[in-house]
Amino acid sequence: MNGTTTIERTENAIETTVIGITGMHCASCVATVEKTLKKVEGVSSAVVNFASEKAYVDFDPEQVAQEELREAIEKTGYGTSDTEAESVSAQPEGEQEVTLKIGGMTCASCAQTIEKALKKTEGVLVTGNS
Ligand SMILES: [Cu+2]
Repeated sequence: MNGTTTIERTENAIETTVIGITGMHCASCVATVEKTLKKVEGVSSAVVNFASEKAYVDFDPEQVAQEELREAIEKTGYGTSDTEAESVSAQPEGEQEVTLKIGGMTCASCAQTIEKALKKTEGVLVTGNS
C-alpha cells in the first residue's frame, strides 16, 4: 500500500515529524491514534506504524505545535516517547514481522486504555501479563 497523495495547496508550510507511541496493542490502537492525530487542527496527514511504534505526522507548524500533537495522543490514553532523529525512510517496507491478523478486532488492552483515559483514573495499571 503506497498512498501518496499530492496536495498542492499546502506544500509550502507542511512539516513532517515522527513521534514515538507507547501502549499500542493492536490494529484498533493504531486506528485510534491516527484518528486522534488527524482531528488535530493543522494536521494534514497521520500514519501510525504499529511495528516501530511511531507516528508520522504531516502538520502545519504555524497552526499546531509538536507538543500539542503529543498532548492529543496522551489524552487518548497512549504514551509518547522521544524518537531519535533517524531517517523517516530508514525502514524498508515489508521487512517487519508484525502480527496483525486481528483485523478490526478490538483488544482488551485497547478498550482498557481508552476507558482509563476517559475516566482519568490514576493508580490503576493495566494487568497485561498473566
Ligand atoms: Cu488495541
